[in-house]
Amino acid sequence: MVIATPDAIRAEFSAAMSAMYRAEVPQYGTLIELVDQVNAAALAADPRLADAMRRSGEIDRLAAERHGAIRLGTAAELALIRRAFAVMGMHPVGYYDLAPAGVPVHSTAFRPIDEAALNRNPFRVFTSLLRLELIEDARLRREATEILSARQIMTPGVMALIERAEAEGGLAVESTGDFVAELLETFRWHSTATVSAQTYAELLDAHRLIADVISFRGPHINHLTPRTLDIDAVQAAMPAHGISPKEQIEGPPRRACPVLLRQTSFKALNEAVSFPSAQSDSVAGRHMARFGEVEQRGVALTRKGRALYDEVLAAQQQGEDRFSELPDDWAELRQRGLAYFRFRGAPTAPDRLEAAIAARDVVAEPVIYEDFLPVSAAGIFQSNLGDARRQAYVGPASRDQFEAALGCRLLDPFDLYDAITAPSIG
Ligand code: OOG
Ligand code: NI
Repeated sequence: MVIATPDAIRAEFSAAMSAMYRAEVPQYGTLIELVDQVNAAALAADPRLADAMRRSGEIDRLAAERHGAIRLGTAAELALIRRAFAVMGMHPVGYYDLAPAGVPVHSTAFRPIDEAALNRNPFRVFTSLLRLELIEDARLRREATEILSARQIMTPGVMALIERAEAEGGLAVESTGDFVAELLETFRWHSTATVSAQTYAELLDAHRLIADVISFRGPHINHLTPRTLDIDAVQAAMPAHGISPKEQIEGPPRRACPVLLRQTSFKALNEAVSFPSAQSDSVAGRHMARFGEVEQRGVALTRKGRALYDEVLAAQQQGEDRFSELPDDWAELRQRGLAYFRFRGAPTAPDRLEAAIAARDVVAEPVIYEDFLPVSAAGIFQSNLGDARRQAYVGPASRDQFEAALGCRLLDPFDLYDAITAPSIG
């Protein structure tokens, strides 16, 4: 039996998800076309960028690059999803607590973790788990728990393949087609709700997100996100392509040296759904959840750089513009230890690195940020839930509880960037 590489399965799955979502949400297809045009223009206008991306291997992944997002209802669902994603080399990295921003979930990102895997296909899924304990109404909480405990988000076929892959140290090459097709079912959109119109209305009243998670058969993919090299150009061009963007781009302002992540999205579709009813065949209604997003990725910041970013971001939220404190210069970001770089060239002792770079014996390449930002994620959630309320949930983050549900520890993104950059220092 020949075992498939997790990278190959992930690439196949990512392409299948993209095709499914394009068929389900035509505006997403339009967005992909726009992003392809903008990226081609950005590469043509900046040969140095094109060169650097060719050297780092990033150029190969750019056109296929996507992330998606799902929202889960229970600990058991999260544990199952972890096992399914593990087959494709996607592991849970980072903890995002969105409760302070008024979204009753906590999240992680399942993603490939080493450089070769990221370059082969960087597909990631931002995965949120509903925090039912944050629903105030005890009766509604109980009802939600009951509804969720009755649903099964994976087909028996994919369950069997996951178990076999776990027992045999990977998935057989001849099973990858079935695995991808069956797993796709978990993320498919269903326009028929599983709850009555009355229950839906109550859930909606508690929080739009709660209604989205609980009222349907499974965790439909709620957006997919291509990567662009010029998010401002995409944002500006969206209306001319018949797409209505959210008001503002999330993340750091535009810079000569992009850092972390900037994101924008188009507003969620208002879709026809039907609710089962004891009295009649079904009741017609509408639901808003699915949208499209774009992202522009920049250099990953070190612990020190990230602390500075978080500080200036907090100041920004108080109306103080301090983003200029984060230097917009590759050499300064590097020399002050604020961002991650990998070094190509002759092996060089760390204390000689700057001299070697100056002499062009060594080239320093920015390491791309592969993760997410909690404040931006909350902004994306809010704009697509169409919910003006932004009241923070009080209560501590519960990373331990999330890990217990997951059944393993979350990986620390900084450790992964350390591992990517360590071998290259020579
Ligand atoms: C997830 C929103 C967050 C991102 O890219 O930060 C997100 C969701 O709406 O479920 O996708
Ligand atoms: Ni997203």
